[in-house]
Amino acid sequence: MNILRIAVQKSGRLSESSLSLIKECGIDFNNGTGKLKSEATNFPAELLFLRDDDIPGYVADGVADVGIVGENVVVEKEQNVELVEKLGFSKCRLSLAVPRGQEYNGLQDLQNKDIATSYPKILGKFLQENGISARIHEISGSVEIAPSIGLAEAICDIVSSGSTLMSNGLREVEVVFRSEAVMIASPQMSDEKRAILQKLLFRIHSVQNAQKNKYILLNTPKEALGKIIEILPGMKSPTVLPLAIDGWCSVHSVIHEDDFWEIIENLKNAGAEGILVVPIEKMIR
Ligand code: PRT
Ligand code: ZN
Repeated sequence: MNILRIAVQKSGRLSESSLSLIKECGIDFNNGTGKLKSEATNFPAELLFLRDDDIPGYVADGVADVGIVGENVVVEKEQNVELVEKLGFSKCRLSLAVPRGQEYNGLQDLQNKDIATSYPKILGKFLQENGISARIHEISGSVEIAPSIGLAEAICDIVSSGSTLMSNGLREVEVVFRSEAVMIASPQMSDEKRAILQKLLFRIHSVQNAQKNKYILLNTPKEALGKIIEILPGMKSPTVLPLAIDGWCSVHSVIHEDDFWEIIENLKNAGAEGILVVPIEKMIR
C-alpha cells in the first residue's frame, strides 16, 4: 500500500513537537485521543503512536516506514535504520554525573567504579574508547537516585536544564553524547514510499528554513540605501520600493536568526527607520 507509516511517540517529551512539525507541513489528521493509528486526510501518510523505545525496532522491521525519535534512543537500540534528518527539537545531552561532594579530576577517577544508566551501550562504548573499565548497572528509570541509595558512585543520564541533577545533589562532569529528535527510515522501504518520504522532507525543509529566517521591512532615506543593501543579505537581493514621501524608500528582505540582532543594530546605525520583522510561514529555496 502506498502510504507512508510514520511512528511518533504516543505521549512524552517528543510528542507535541513531532505532531506540530507534521502539522506545519500541512498534513492533517483526525486526532482521536487514545488511538494507536491515525490516517492523514490530505497526504498519503498514517501515524502510529508508540513508546519511544519501540520506534527504532518497528522502523527496522518495516512495520513503520519512518519514525521520529531521540537520537540517543536510536544509537542505544542499535537497530538497522537510516538516519534521514536531524529535526532540531528536544535537544539534550547524555552526561556522566557524580555526587557534588565527591572529588572528580577526570575520567580516570571512574576506573573500576559502579555507574548506573539506562544507556549501557552508549556509555560502554564511550568508556571503552577512553580506556576506562567500570561496572555498568542498567536501570530503566530514576537513575539520579542511584548514588544516594548506594547502587553506584556515578550515573550517566539525560540532562537538559540540569535541575534534576542539582536537586539530587549531583554534578555533571562529562558529556558522553549530544542528542536531538531525528527522523529515521526503514532500509526496506519501497521506491513508492521513498518518493512520499521525499515529499515530506521537502516540506520539512521549508518549515525549518522558515523557522530559521525572518522577513524584514524597513524605511530608509535614499542616500542611505547603498549602505543598507550591503548590510542585508536577502535570498537574492533585497526588494526596494518607493515611498509616497520624496527621497525615501522601503526595503524588504530575509535575514537569518543567527545574525538577527547584529543586523538590526547595523541597520539602525545606517539610518533605517520603522523596522518591522515578521515570521515566515514557509520558505522554498
Ligand atoms: O513513555 P516513553 O517510553 O515513550 O517515553 P520516555 O519516558 O522514555 O521518554 P521521554 O518522553 O521522557 O523523553 C523522550 C526523549 O526526549 C528522550 O529520549 C530524549 O531524546 C529527549 N529529551 C530531551 C529528554 C529530556 N530532554 C530530558 N530532560 N529525555 C529525558 N529527560 C529527563 C532526564 O531523563 C532526566 O530525568 O529529564 C530529566 C533531566 O531534565 P533536566 O531539565 O532536569 O536536566
Ligand atoms: Zn521510553
